Amino acid sequence: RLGPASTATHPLATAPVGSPSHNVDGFVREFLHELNTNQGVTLSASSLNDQYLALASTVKNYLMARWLETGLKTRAAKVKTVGYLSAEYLLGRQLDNALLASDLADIAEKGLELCGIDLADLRVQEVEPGLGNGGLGRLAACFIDSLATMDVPSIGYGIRYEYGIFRQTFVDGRQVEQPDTWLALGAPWEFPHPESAVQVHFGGHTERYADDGGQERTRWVPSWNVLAVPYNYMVPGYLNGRVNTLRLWSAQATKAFDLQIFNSGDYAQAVRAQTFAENISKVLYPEDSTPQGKELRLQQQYFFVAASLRDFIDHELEPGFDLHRLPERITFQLNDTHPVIAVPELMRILIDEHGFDWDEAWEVTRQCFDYTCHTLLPEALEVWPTELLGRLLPRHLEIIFQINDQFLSLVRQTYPGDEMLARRMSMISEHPERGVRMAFLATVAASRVNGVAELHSQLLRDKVLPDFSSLWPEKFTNVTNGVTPRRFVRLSNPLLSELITDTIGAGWLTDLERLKELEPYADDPQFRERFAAVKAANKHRLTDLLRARDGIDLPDGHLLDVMVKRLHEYKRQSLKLLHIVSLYEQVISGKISAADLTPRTVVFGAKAAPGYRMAKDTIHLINKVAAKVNAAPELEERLKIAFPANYNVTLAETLIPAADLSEQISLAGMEASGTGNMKFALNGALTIGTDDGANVEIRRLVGDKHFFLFGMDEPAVSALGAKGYNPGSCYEANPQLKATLDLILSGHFSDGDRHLFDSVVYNLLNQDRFMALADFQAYVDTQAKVEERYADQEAWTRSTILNVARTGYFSSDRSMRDYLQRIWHTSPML
Ligand code: NBY
Repeated sequence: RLGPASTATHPLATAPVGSPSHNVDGFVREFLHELNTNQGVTLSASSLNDQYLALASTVKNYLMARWLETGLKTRAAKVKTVGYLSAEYLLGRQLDNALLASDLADIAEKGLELCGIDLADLRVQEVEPGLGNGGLGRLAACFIDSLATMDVPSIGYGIRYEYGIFRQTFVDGRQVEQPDTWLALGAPWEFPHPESAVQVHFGGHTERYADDGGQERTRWVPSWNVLAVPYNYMVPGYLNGRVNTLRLWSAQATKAFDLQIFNSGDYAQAVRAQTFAENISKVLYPEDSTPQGKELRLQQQYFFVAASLRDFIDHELEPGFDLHRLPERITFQLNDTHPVIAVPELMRILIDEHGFDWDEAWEVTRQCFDYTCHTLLPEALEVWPTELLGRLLPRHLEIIFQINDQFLSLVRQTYPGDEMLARRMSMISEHPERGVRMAFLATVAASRVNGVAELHSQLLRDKVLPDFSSLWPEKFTNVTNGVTPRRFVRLSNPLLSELITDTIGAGWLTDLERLKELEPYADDPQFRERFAAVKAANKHRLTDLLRARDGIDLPDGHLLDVMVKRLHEYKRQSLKLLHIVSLYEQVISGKISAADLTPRTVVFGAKAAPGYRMAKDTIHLINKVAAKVNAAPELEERLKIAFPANYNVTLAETLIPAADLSEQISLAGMEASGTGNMKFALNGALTIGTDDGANVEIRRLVGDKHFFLFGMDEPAVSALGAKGYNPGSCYEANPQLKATLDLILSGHFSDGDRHLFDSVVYNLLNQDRFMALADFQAYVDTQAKVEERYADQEAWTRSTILNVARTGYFSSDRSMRDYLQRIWHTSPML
């Protein structure tokens, strides 16, 4: 690492130089300067991409002084920093957020106009960094936005994947994945710092040796290493002058590694070695919910965590800092189990590199970590085979064994004679192979363990980690998720934002509970009219986008029914599909007439993990049903399905504000929280949902009358599971359900092929692990209630206004306040 290289005495040398002038002239000057000096073109010769890149640089220049000042101020204050460790950040486009945070949106628009450029044309140039799979990655992005906006010193640490989440296309209705080349046209928001790269080691063995004092010690003798190069991103707070940092690591081959092989004359092998190293940050694993036990994935996890700890200790702390006091200066939040290898890494650093004894090191380590769990599915809990861990990180495996030994002695002391319990709680599982249960390691090491919604936290205590919660009840807590209102209200719904500010004044964007002040206006016909007009305009905006983006034509005047989230059986896209097919079947068989249908367009957005067969088959089935339904004259254009490919943050920003109905229909007890559910409610959609995840809290806040609840609750699901669930009997007992499934089985949607969708249908009929058939009738009945309410547009709009007014709680600012109080025990820097 190279230290500061300057001993300058000039007064300007130690402080950031000023920003460009905050007015249209200053902006134009800076923009043209960037176009000339960075892109090397004149305005008249510049491409749209040149202009976009120059615009991004211009905005960065405005934020730069604040970024540098934030660093200086935070370091000088020596306060505690939040280190958010997350393998995923699903950031979405950066431009608009940076313009908003720096109060440049109007200035940029006017300045560009003077240059003959439409800002809207530059916005669409940006390819969003899709460095995450779904909710977990997007949550991390919302949290760092809120931390910056609340003036909390924090660093986000993660991986700069060269390829983010795949680009989804449909070929004959089937999902086909394309690589996400988000870096291809330039990455103007990042600041690479190759000079600050750190080494990350792997492999080899451990050995004992005697140190100078004759003390027996252990050291790790690794066999290979890679360089971790930091790429810094600005995380600007909203109009508050703070700009935090997101530090994403990119893997590079080390020189030494290359040279050795190169000198031996094997050029091809040297290049292979480089490729091998650089593979580590090459691609985001597109699996959500279930982990993939892949060596490269474990390499990714250790890679970013080791680089991050090294970076914080060596670079963020002042030289000579006494690491016994580390917990005063950092609290690392483990975003699920993916970064949990940080626990033995910190132990190794303290013991092997800094001479701590075990107990001292454990005391410090314990205080430095907290763990957030994001799931309830047993198969989603990561277990790393000890064979693999020991081969890749032999010292870490030793440390894990020792942590486990000490922990199990505590268990045996606390519950003498209960050997079964000790075995249940062991971090080492023995079947199907020996492996490390990363969630147990995280739970033992963390000061606090939290779930992401009230119900989830309760089930985490009672069902996933019951032994641990009896041992340490005070360790467990809840923080209900939230979403950033800057991106998901202000930027994605400017018309609603304007209406809100018009009605209750400014300030709500950083104090979202103030939306409550809208409540009385739900009874004001004039306000309702304006509110409904916003929704209508947002629908038109979506119609324009889908026409241009996907060639999809949305009909006018339909109830817009939206289900967007990763495709997973537990989320039950298949239940939504059964509802659609049921309506269609009733019309084509003459049981009802098309005129009985409420005109409705169902929008799906969902990516399936490339290796998840059932999910991909479900996508295929949705597309096949869509083709048939959309073309059916019998329906008289009253039922349509739109499934735009490649749902991502950018599409969400236009889709969510247009929605009337939000589908949150997971089997109760399966969705940890959901965050899409919050975004829809905040943008004036009504929810049809089960009693699951944060739906529980949404319903409590908006009121039963303004939320369409259906289906079994978690105790009922448990009871049915215990009693023995037989989906076949639901099919036999319900003629409409039978007709619906039979229509699919008849080959009606598959050009007469009676077996194309066997996997999906027979899974529902024979297994139906997520009990879609059991909830079918309740779902269909509740959809009828939705239609009833929708028929009364006054009542509907009233309910949607109350949803907006009552869901300010779901701001991620509130989530961050809860983490600060319950978990991190630190406060904003004022
Ligand atoms: O985290 C989601 C939950 O399903 C959702 O209910 C919750 O609101 C959200 C934020 O707390 N979980 C999620 O998105 N998980 C993943 O994306 C994921 C990614 C990778 C792996 C596991 C889960 N993995 O094993 O590698």
